[in-house]
Formats: sequence, C-alpha cells, structure tokens
Amino acid sequence: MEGIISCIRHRERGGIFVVSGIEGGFKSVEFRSNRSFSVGDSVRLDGIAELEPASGTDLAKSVEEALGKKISSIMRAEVYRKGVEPLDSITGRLWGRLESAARLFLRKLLLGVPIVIRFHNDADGSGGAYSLYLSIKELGERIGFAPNTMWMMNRGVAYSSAEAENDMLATNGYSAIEKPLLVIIDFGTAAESNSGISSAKGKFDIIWLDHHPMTEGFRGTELEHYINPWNFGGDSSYTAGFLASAFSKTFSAVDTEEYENASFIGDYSTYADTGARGNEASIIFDLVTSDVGMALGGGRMNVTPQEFEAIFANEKKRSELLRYANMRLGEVLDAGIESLRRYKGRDFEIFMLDFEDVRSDESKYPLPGRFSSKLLDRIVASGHGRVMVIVHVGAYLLMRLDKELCKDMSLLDIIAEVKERYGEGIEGGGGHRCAGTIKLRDKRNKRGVINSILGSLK
Ligand SMILES: [Mn+2]
Repeated sequence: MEGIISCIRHRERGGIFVVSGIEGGFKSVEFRSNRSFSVGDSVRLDGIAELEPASGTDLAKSVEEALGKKISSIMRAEVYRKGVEPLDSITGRLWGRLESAARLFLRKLLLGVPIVIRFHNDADGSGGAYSLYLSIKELGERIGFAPNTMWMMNRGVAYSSAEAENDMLATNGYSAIEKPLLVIIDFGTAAESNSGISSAKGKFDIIWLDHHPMTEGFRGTELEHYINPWNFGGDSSYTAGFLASAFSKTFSAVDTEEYENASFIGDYSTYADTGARGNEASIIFDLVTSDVGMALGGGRMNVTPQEFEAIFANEKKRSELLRYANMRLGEVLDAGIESLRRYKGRDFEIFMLDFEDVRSDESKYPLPGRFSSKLLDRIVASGHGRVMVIVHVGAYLLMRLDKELCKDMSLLDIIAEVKERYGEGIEGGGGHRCAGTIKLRDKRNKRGVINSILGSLK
C-alpha cells in the first residue's frame, strides 16, 4: 500500500506510524519501525515487513480524495429517531450540526490523529462516552482503521486550564498531519471554562457536546462545533449522553438505547424510562466514576469505556458493584434524613444538610451531587410536596428542587442573584433549572451565603 504518514507516536528509536493510504479506497494501518520518518512523508508499505520512502508526488492529494469518499460512504443519511417527541424534533434540528462535527471526527479517527474524549464523571457523561465508544468499536469492526483515542474522566463541571494542560500533555508524544481533536461530553458550559478553552483552542480542534444552560460570558459558544440542545429549542432533559449517542448515530447504527436511558435516568430527564433497561448501567456509571479507586483498585484516577465494558461483561463484578452501591446509598440516605434541618420558604419547605455529617472516609460514593438528588427523592417519597434541598460541603452548595416547585422557580435565577450579590466571592455556579451548584471562593463565607439565600426565599 502506498500512502502518507498521518501520525507518529514517538519512541526512543523510530516510532509507531499510522500510514494513511489507498488500497481499494482509503485505508489506515499502524506500523512500527525503527527508521525515522516525518509526518506527511510518502511511504510504501510492503506487507508488514517494510516501510519505504515513496515518491508519488500526488499521493497526498489522492489520499485526501479517498478519505473524503470514505467518510461520505460511512455517514448514515437518516436522522436518528426514538419515536419520542419532542426529543426527535430537537434531534432533527441539530442533526446537520452533528453531521458536520462527525465529518471532522471521522477524519481524525481514520487518519489516526489523537482524539481526547473528556466526559463528566456521572451517569450522563459516562453513558455518552460509552455510546460513542461502542460506535467507534463497531465502525472499526466494519472498516478497519488505527484509532488513537484517549478517554479522560472529568472531575466536576469546568474545563479549566489544568484540564487543558493535561490534554496537551497527553497528545505531546504524537506528531500528526493535523491538529488533534478534543471532544467534550456533558460539562463545561460556564465562564469557568473560558481559560481552558483559550489554552486548548490553538492546539486542538474541538467538538463540544453539552446540555447545560449557557451562562453569561461563556465563550465556548463561539466554537464551530459547539452543540447544545438549548440552541435548538431543547432543554436539559435532552441529555449530553443522549446527544453524544445521537452524534455517534451519524456513523454507526449500533444499539445504545440502554446507555441513553442510563443518561436520562442519571440526570432526572423527563425522557427517563425507569421501567426499561438502563437503571443498572446508570448506577454502575455513577458508582465507578464517583470512586474509581474502590471500583477498579487502589490509586486509580481515570476510567475508560473498555473498563466499563469489562464490568458489564462480568456478571459477578456487576452484581457485586450494584449491591455495594445500593447498600452504601441506603446508609448515607438514612443518615442524611436523620441530620436534616428544616426551614420555611414562601410556600414550600427547605431541607438543609451538612454533607460532612454523613460522608465517610471509606468511600467517596455517593458524590454529593448524586446524593442530593437521591435525598430529594427520599423526602418527596415520604409525602412532602414542593421541596427545596440544599446540601453543603466544603466550599460547595448543591441545590435541588422537586418537579412541582421547579415549575414556578429556577435555581439558575437564585444562582444568578447570589453571583450578583457576592461578585468575586463566588468562584462558579451553574447547572440546570431544578439542579444547581454554587462554589464559593472561601468556604468561610458559606453561612452568610446560605442565610442570604434562605432570606430571599421567605
Ligand atoms: Mn448531564
């Protein structure tokens, strides 16, 4: 096969080369050699034995043409439909944007250019990453290529410059024919991410799939491939996990319904179907991403879709994790209910909890965000209507509104008011209408901020 070197993974001597060439159409293969080549070099690959310089002057051009044809042949024409409205209408409106992002994605994937896929550490973000993983895998079985994907779990909802640094480091060992790609799933749509965006912008092409309401001053919307259902008549219920799944449906028809539902369930979406498959996956995604060390072994900080796949395939491990998650969640909720403080709102009840009263040293699961939602469920199930929950831990305030109260009130307004009132004292804040977080710059101001919120709700 004749082709060009499209990516090099540098080693001490020689490297691992991705050769993108033509053999009855576009094809890319990985090849190890101790010879030295540069990105863009024309080469001839004879069997698996040798990589030789080649001199086809128009080789780069022919490879490019073949690549374009290959991508067009992979892309699926039909819009992904679930038979659910208004979900399908929103998908229909953003489909063109998903398609153009997918063309970029496939280009990088087929050329072996590094792709960093960063996902939020919850069921929604993980469900999206997992659907995308399954789709890439299916495509690989169908056409064969040398993918260069790196999966990164993102702790928290900001893409800060620390994360950008990390992603740049991860791709530093590679030289590629074009910029690496960064894919963001389910986080980062707030001004706190601006520094990460400006660091990453020069080094990466970026595809950003999120469903958080955009906060003022967020600069990610300027990116060519920033896709958010809020811009297409949708809202937070159209989860990022589902968006990532729809994205992968532009090039693969692999069944990801279970993981779409896991993302709906995890994010309390109105599209969640608690009677269908997805509940267990949702719990496992949440547990593993809350406490990777506990689920996968000491010292671990990251989890990949391959590891989720191994858990799903291992019945013993799977049920062990589910049992543990249920037991742990039950314990922490029982303790939480015991330690609640009650306040009166205008025409609703406010329940507040200091998370320090219930957390344990032995496990990070459940994380306070997931816990706050479950605590709200528990309170509502015990017969309370129109409820607000505030859980505070360290410099964080996590707030939840039950469905009824959320019809009349939005946490985004409360967060905006607090930001306005405390200015620089608030490091960040955002979320959704019924679920939101405020991060203070100094946790010593927490009592004051809480009192001011309670005061404004009287
Ligand atoms: Mn989400």
